[in-house]
Amino acid sequence: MNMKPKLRPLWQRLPIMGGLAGLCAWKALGLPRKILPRDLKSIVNNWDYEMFSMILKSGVLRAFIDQPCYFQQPKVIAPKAEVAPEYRLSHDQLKSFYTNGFIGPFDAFSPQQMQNFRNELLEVENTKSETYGFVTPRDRHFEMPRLWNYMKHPAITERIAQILGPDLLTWRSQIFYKGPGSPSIQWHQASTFMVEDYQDPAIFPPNLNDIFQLTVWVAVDETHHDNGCLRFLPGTHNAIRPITFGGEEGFYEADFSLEYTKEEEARAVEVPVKPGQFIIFTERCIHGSGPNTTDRHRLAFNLRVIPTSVPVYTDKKYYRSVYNGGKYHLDKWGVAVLRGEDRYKLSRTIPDYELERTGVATEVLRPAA
Ligand SMILES: O=C(O)CCC(=O)C(=O)O
Ligand SMILES: [Fe+2]
Repeated sequence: MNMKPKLRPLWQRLPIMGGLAGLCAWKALGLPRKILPRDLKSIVNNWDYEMFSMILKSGVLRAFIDQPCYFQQPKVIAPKAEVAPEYRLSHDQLKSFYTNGFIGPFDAFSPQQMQNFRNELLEVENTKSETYGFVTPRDRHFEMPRLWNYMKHPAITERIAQILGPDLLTWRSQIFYKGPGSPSIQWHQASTFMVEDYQDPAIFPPNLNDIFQLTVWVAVDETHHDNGCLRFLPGTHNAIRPITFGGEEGFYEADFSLEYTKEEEARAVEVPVKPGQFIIFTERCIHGSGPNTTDRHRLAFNLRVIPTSVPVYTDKKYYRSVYNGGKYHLDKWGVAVLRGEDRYKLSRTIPDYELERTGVATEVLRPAA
């Protein structure tokens, strides 16, 4: 089913409204979901009443494209893990993270390390992924022990542990190549990453409102205003916002505008970063990056980190990304332990010793029954 969020004419919106009202009633009445086709089952399973209500009341002009959630500031601001003094976040730093939704930059790697790593990343970025069988910037840590080792750097993991707790997994990485003259990456936000196929979330936190996932974005090249450094709307991680179908904003090939206020936009902050430095943020904080107006590329990579209590993809065989047009078969995919110990074992896991050697993992550990 084509779920692409776009502005549709009334004759298409009316039957969509009828169908969605039916699915909402199906959910409310607790009718058996097994008999529904896959796409409809996903909607009944994953949309909450706020999602149904938004799209129905607006006449299919507005919708939530990720699961709604509302972040409550913690009552007590305290680190969730003990770490070595050099990586400790001060009370003010933690407070600033919870207030704004992002923090950094911090130092992790030397410019020399990044200079050398740059060529390795550029080479891999253009080749077919051994995990998925097509060219994709995603999850190349499964084939690049050096990338995996950089992801595990204590400068990164020890800081994340203070926000998410001591036991950490990574479920996805991505190389961000922004070529000379590339356009901006539009303002966007995500929570459980339902935003990628509009039907199924990728991650299943016990409490949607918690901060259960962080993105770490590492600059390989220096990034500044002219080549499109990251930018944020501080404080917008308080809630997942609805979108309006149509409009200029658009994310990749989707046709919608994310809803935020003029005041929020006026508070936008750009975060220039030196090679080897990184920024930590919650993907729920509205963010993006400007165009690259220079004649040189801007290279970076990110990793997405969750506590071990959060399952990923559960029993999915493949995962769809509407805006990348890709179908990612998950048989060679797994989470990997970044720090601490995985006592829950909720997701398929690639053991560290597999990631430490070259080539795609031959052993993927099954989740605990
Ligand atoms: O690299 C960019 O410009 C965007 C990165 C981003 O959106 C992310 O890491 O979540
Ligand atoms: Fe993002």
